[in-house]
Amino acid sequence: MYILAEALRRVELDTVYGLVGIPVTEAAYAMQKVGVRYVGFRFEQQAGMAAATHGYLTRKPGVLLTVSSLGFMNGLTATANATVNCYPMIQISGATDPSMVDMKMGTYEELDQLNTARPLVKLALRCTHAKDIPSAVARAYRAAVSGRPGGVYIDMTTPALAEVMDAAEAEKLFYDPVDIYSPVASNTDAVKRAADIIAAARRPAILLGKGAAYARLEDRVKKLVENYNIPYLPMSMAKGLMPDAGPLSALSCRSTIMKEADVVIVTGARLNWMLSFGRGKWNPDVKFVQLDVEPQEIDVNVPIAAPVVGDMALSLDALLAELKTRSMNTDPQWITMLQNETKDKKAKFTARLNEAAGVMPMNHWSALSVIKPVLEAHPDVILVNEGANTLDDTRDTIDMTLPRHRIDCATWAIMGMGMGSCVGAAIATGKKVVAIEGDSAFGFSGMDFATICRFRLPVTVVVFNNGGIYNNIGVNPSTDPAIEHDPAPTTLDLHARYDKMGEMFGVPGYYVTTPDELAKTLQQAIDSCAPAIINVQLAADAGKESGHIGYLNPAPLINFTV
Ligand SMILES: Cc1ncc(C[n+]2csc(CCOP(=O)(O)OP(=O)(O)O)c2C)c(N)n1
Ligand SMILES: [Mg+2]
Repeated sequence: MYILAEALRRVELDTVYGLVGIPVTEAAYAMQKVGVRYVGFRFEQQAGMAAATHGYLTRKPGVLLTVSSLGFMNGLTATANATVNCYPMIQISGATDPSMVDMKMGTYEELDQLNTARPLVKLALRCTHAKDIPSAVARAYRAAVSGRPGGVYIDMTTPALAEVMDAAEAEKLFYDPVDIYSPVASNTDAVKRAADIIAAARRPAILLGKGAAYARLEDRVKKLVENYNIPYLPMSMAKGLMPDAGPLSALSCRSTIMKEADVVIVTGARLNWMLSFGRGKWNPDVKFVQLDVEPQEIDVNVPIAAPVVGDMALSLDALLAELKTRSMNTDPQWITMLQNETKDKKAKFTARLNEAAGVMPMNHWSALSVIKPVLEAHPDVILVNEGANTLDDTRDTIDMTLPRHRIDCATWAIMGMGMGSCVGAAIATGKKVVAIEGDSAFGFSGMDFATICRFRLPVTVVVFNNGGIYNNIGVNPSTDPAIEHDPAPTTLDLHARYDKMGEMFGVPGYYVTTPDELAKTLQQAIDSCAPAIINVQLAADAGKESGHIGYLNPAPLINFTV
């Protein structure tokens, strides 16, 4: 197992998130011994969320270490989520001797992990001999970051971990992988075609996805936006790549962009459910220019007029050079119209927040009315955010000014990324983190607040407690005396004191019921550079079913109170 620790260290994978037990406990100790940081969690899924966030923020795969069977599967949920979100990570799982698993002998923690992982990752490798390990680690790294990033799995069998090798022989196995991320340039004709279409546009726009944030395109996008006066619309995790409140931000004009833009430069984003699949709400004559590292992303849902496939930084460099030789044809009214709409929408939004600031008990907007100035005064704080109303309302309220400072439930809209992402973000960047969590969302990962405390990370967890999934006013429709008093399916614990978890782990916990208390405690918690938890008491009826995406629900035949 020293070979595993050493293999990680040699390729500078210097942080491992995990949860140990047979057969990987000593491997984690060996990692610490060779200088690899090991961050132990309460739940593998959260260690995986930390590894994925680490990968997203550093462009180096985060590493997850799990035990066999259930530990492996608990972690695999996060690895699969990483693959879907294009976060580079490597899950290394202890695995029972495959020769016994394959014979279904009923051995300890028997599961065909390799085949279970395979459809959910970019690459799955199995080490049955210690000599395989250095190559597996280096290849896993390359696979995780190359092309479209994602999850990679290494089945680390007990025989491989147990094998003892001669140190000099082992030394010969290590090597420095050349060009572990090797950017591939798009072809010149594709770039010219894209430049022609952009230059001819009357109402152009740039749509930014988290792929653009991952690829660190901010400087190049700034040139495209500012040199050619093109408005930009960021997806949730691309917020801050360009300032949300900048003069060419079209953040408040999403439906106008969809309806009116005639050329949209889709950059590291996917025309999936979050963008109505590029159809319906979109201008039927819109031409999409799409910059993506993955050729298979082109033409998904709609034909793409100008695909530019390759490393997006290189593509943008080439596109900027091409545009220099052309003149733009933008309708001068386009920007003015978007700026006027932005002004109107912002005025309405501010009025809404101001009005909510006086509502008691608080709702999501009352809480956010005071969180907004605090967080916007600390643009360097990384914001982790999950929930339904808590997610939607926070995303819509807090303007981001720096790239990669917002981490959320992303493509799958999953709950249970919170505490793990906080740990990954704090460790990968050394920055302060604030998590804004719905009370239901927090429940998925809450126990790993312990990990934040144990590692003394500068993380403030804010729980929006409206006592339920969406709210606390769901009504159990049963008339059967045996079950009619059960809580409704969406009902959780309105008076739960999540702040007491601070006491549990020896860090400050705050219970707040007013916007003033919230503003003060949040500021104090951020200033402390240490773990803290704030339970924000909201009203039972704050929030609606499924937040902003209720339309995705199948319509019920009978109306329920949710
Ligand atoms: C893994 C997973 N399980 C269940 C869901 C369904 N779901 C969507 S939002 C949500 C919780 C919403 O409640 P909360 O976090 O308290 O936010 P609120 O709307 O109350 O502010 C749940 C359970 C999900 N998205 N992911
Ligand atoms: Mg809730």
